[in-house]
Amino acid sequence: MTREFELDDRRINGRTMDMGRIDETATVDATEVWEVRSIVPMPHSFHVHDVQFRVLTVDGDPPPPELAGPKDTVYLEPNRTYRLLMRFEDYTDPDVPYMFHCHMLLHEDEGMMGQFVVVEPGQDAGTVPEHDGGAEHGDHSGADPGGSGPDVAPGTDVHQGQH
Ligand SMILES: [Cu+2]
Repeated sequence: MTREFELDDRRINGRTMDMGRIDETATVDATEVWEVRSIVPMPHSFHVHDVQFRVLTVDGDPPPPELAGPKDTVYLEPNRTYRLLMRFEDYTDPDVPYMFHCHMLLHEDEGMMGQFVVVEPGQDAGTVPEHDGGAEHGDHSGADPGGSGPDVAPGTDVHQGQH
């Protein structure tokens, strides 16, 4: 599977970060080649969570020695194509994504980031859980002792296992 990632000023493939959006779906144990290219004359890097990768080629040539080892981030010279070899070997979850992003702090802060999930063969990407803790806490309060919640012995921690 080959995927292309084009970076401009602050976007990857024309998009900025959306925590509710899954941009890519990788299958566990499948070999992936990510082709990454910055199309603007400014410094960017490309950082991938979950795995280390190898640089296969830079503009079709073998990488220089400093890019020959395992990486989790690669600096992108403008207008050059980096082919990155990676394999996601574990921790599948269709709903909980990993991130890829430019590793320059200003750029990632401004949304230069996307998300991918690793799934089992044949599985589709799911839905990212909402990161809104407030609603969940509201639900818990309804089950507090004295309410209509389940009957529990005094001293039982009804929240056990949920932390
Ligand atoms: Cu950048």
